[in-house]
Amino acid sequence: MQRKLSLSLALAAMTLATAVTTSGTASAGEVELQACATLYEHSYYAGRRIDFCSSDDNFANNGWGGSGSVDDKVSSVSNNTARTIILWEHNTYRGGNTQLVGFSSRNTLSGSNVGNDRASSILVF
Ligand SMILES: [Ca+2]
Ligand SMILES: [Ca+2]
Repeated sequence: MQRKLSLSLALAAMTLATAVTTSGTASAGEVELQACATLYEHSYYAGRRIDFCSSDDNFANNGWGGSGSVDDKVSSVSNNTARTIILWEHNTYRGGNTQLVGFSSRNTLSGSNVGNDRASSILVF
């Protein structure tokens, strides 16, 4: 009886350890996958998208996965990082700007300081 109980406890501990390990790995993967800010062509995270994992001072040479510049086309944004991001109306971080703290989003840039279809650079820090 005593021995059987010990075995059950050992199995339970192993199961728990496996669960912890699995969830730990999943969390790490999740963070890695989401460690960028995603900019969307349209409001409500629709249309084409582009990820920025670090600052970029000029969107003129950034395309939506190949075709068309994202410059002056961004309409919504999701900051999937723990860092703060700032979108700027002009290149080299000038003009109107809109800040998003870590893990926040805006379903439209209409009415924001940077404005709809105006973002031209992004700071990630
Ligand atoms: Ca747009
Ligand atoms: Ca602009």
